[in-house]
Amino acid sequence: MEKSYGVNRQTKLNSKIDIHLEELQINGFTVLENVLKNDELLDCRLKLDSIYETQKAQFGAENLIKINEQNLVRCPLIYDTFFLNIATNEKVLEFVKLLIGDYFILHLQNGIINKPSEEHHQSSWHRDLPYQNFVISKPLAIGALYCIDDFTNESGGTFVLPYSHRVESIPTAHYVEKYCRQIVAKAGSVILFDSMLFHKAGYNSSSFIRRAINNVYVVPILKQQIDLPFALNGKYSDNEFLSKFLGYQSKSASNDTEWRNNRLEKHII
Ligand SMILES: O=C(O)CCC(=O)C(=O)O
Ligand SMILES: [Fe+2]
Repeated sequence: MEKSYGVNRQTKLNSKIDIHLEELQINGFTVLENVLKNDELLDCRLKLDSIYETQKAQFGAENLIKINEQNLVRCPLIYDTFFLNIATNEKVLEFVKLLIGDYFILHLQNGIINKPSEEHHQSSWHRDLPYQNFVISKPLAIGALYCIDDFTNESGGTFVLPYSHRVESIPTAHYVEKYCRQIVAKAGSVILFDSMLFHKAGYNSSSFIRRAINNVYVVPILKQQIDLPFALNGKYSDNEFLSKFLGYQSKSASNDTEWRNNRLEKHII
């Protein structure tokens, strides 16, 4: 126990996991190191850049600019299983389970390509559950932001506002400026955070591209950003875990009969 007085209760830490959980619950974020290996990172950079080029060609560079989507890769796991493996990393899911319970689904997956000397749309303060001005005693959603390149002060490491997941709306600019913190982390680390935490990408003044992949896990009563069962067209649905995780089992029924048939099949009473 730290030296203290007038204190008769202190949370005990039983494991390394507890250290991260405590940080996440109080500060709203924690950093896990060495989640991805160097060869995975090399692969990941190439794949992310290539899927971005595909999406840009499909949607049009001008249109991406119009909707503030430059250098953002939407849901790369639809294109390549490699990114599904990232979203289902065991180390990360262990925390998600402890934080939001056994039943969670993937709400979104985005790749962020933070290029040198370019303002990125994600570099504005936001919550990953947008427009929500409330607090809740337990998290509904957890984000796992994978650092694919080194996060440094120069490369635009993510800024966070500690404890802000517990505050109903964004504090004053003065407060934010004074108490925000920039996360410095090695490529391969994961920033795990309560999705209600205010955060933003930093400005990249370095000479290298700073990539990241954000995965948001939510309780299954929240809808997905992209209808994954539809986008994946049945892919992975025969795997018990993935069918739950990708939302096949929590999607809305088309009508009353389908809803009842679902229950009948599962023998839910
Ligand atoms: O790239 C970052 O540092 C932050 C990304 C982010 O906030 C997001 O994808 O929601
Ligand atoms: Fe975000």
